[in-house]
Amino acid sequence: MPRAIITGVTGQDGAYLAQFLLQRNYEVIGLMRRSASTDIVGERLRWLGILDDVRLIEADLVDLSSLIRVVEKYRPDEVYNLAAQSFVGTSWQQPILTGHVTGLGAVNVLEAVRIAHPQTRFYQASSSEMFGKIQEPVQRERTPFHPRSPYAAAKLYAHWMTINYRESFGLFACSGILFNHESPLRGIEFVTRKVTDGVARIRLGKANKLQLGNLDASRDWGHARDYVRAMWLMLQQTEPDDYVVATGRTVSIREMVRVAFDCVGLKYEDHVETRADLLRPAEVDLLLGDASKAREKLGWAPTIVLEDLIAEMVQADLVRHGATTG
Ligand code: NDP
Ligand code: GDR
Repeated sequence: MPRAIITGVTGQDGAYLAQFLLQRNYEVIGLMRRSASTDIVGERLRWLGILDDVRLIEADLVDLSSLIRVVEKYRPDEVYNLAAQSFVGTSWQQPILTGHVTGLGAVNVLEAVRIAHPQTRFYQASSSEMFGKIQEPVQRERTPFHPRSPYAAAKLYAHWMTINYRESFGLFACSGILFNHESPLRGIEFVTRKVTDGVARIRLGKANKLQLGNLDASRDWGHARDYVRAMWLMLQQTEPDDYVVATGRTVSIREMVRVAFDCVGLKYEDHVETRADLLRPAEVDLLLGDASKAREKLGWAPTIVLEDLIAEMVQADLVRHGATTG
């Protein structure tokens, strides 16, 4: 039975990846940081019905010794480093913490693998945010980076360290440059989920307004279920490599908002207010990925389009807010 360790197992991708691996008969070790609310942090795993199937172990990304101990003990076939301070907005308020967790934390995991079990295959959750102020209209593996937030700068460091460990120590280390991916398990602070939650509350009469920031940025949005499959595929190849994972379609925040309100027969113009204090100090205006390499080498392609993704998220939020029918 193959064995995988997932850092960040309590997050969106961690939960879907755990489910994906369990379906393939993996033993899944999920790392979670110490919390005073352990009953709540497993919520996404519970939502997927797999909480009891994942072996949850306490380890923090900033605590190297805890990571070494767990890699030493379980000697995993694969390690997926998904843990991060992942919210771009917060990274301007907590740049140092973001650097510690999102940047150095990845190196701690690489070090734990290198020291305790270098045969392990390693996946790093890199991000399209690294392209930031885009240098090419369509971004691919060789597009130059220009990070625009402390989060993106930390991810870029982790990305290059992953490549370094591959080139210096021969680790089977892959970096997946994933574009935005969403799901009903997306954190509520990210724009898609904030919108689908807002739509559900407005539809059910619990709110009337939804306050947002910049509606003119565009993102290449996919479904997390599709994207965790790409992570796994990267670690099944004969050679480690880096891949862009994206849908190849970019949609403005405004259009995504319109689609979400459409799902419940409302017009976004009647409910959405924009607020200057929700704008970011520096914006990533447009992201659009070219996943040709993943398609050719991994045989990966997205299966879920934005409209279906948003409909699924709205439906889940309606249920969360107590709707009896969609
Ligand atoms: P989430 O924010 O949902 O999950 C982040 C996870 O990291 C949580 O489990 C969180 O734990 C954990 N974590 C945070 N700090 C620490 C720490 N110090 N020690 C251990 N664990 C910690 O992110 P996603 O699931 O959306 O994303 C997964 C990864 O992919 C992240 O690295 C993200 O930056 C990256 N990424 C995401 C994309 C997306 O569109 N979703 C696109 C590209 C990259 P807790 O539950 O306790 O907070
Ligand atoms: P992003 O996701 O920054 O792309 O990072 P987010 O959903 O936070 O923002 C997307 C875009 O929407 C605009 N926006 C708002 N965003 C939020 N959160 N809240 C609002 O009210 C709002 N109004 C407008 C933003 O300005 C931005 O342009 C996500 C994270 O998952 C990262 O971890 C990951 O690396 C990247 O995706 C790829």
